[in-house]
Amino acid sequence: MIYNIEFETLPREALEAIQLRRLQATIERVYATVPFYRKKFQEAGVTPSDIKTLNDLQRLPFTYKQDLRDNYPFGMFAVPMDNVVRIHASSGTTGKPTVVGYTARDISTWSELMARALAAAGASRGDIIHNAYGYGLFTGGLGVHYGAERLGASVIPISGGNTKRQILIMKDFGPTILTCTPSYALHLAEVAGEVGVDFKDLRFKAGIFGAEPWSEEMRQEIERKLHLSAVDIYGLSEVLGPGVAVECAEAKKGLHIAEDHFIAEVIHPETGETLPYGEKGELVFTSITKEAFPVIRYRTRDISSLNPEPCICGRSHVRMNRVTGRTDDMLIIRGVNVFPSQIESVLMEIEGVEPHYQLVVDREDNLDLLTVMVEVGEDAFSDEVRVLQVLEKKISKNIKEYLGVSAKVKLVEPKSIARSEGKAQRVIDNRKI
Ligand code: DLL
Repeated sequence: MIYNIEFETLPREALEAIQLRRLQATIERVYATVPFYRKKFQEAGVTPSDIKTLNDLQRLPFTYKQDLRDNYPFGMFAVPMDNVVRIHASSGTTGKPTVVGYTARDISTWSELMARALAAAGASRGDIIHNAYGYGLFTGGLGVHYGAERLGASVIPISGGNTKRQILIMKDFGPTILTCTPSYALHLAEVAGEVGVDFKDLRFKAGIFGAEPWSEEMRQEIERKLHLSAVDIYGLSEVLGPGVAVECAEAKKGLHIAEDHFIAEVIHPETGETLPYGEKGELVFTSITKEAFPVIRYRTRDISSLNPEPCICGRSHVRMNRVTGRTDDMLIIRGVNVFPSQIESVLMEIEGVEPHYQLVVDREDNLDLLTVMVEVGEDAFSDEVRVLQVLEKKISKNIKEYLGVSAKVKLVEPKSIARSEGKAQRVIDNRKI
């Protein structure tokens, strides 16, 4: 279902007219209210009146995560604190968190975009949403929560963790929509099995999974194990939270970007040059309606490409292809670029292998060593050592063949790789470089 038929199906020309008007207003506002942006624009020799067309956006400088850190915590806010009604933060693995703020209108916009996202996955009033994204500074929990309420659905604010209790609630409350990270979805299926509950007997019809990269093969695995239709949702705190882009249940082929609120570009991560539709590069977003925390040409480090083809669902907004990794999670193993998602695709093609894996990188005698730890199912694990060795060799051979990198494969016992309630940790890099 399309939640906002008028805005989600706007013809290109009308959409671009709205984008331009909103962009100009945003640029004027940040120039007047955020010293960081005024200084950056002045250094680049651009004033708000230079933004006459959408292409002029390319004249503006990029904004980096480091800029947000340098202005920690509230230095990039474009409204007085009196008008900020919510604060979130993204943890990040190093350094200070990134802090973001919302006005009442920002929360309303976000709720609308999340209502659109839930509807795109197949939810409507009358659905019960089991929301296992974490509540707190992380944007997942509250983002979905407000969207569910806006849609008029019933939301169970279960948050992450306490997995056995989640299964009990699923059995008793009969939720129809599941929202959590894809890795936690698989964990839920696993724990359900342990306590004798089959997802087949639950009432779920769709799941909305995101906050971390996952492959097409992983989607199939989730759909098979959880007996629901799985769609991908993308977002990041700096730009909004979840709801920046979402797949439609009809096509499940790329995520529609909420283009009436954000302008997306794909750029070459090194040269900064804007790339044409279809080419892979780094996603860059400019918010055009946010009040408290507007971002101009924000470098996400996420790798994707844009697809302007019309979609069978009728939405006119451009689609981004699934994020295959981040410019900073690319591993360089003896000179070969490898993304965890590529290894995932290879693993998921092999029978007997479970969707739980971790990549460990070490350096010995100046040589990079990649070890792929992957779980096997109970059945395979009880096989003879020889059978396991054959499986290890096969995985190793496929990785070499598809990715051109040598990896040591270590099959590990079922359930021995740490499960996460939120984002899974796929890489342990022990190299001190
Ligand atoms: O993860 C917001 C979110 C919550 C999105 C719930 C979807 C669902 P952050 O914690 O700021 O915000 O992390 C943002 O997570 O830059 C991507 O690298 C990654 N990411 C988010 N969604 C996807 C996705 C939330 N669907 C960072 N596929 C982003 C791949 C994703 N990566």
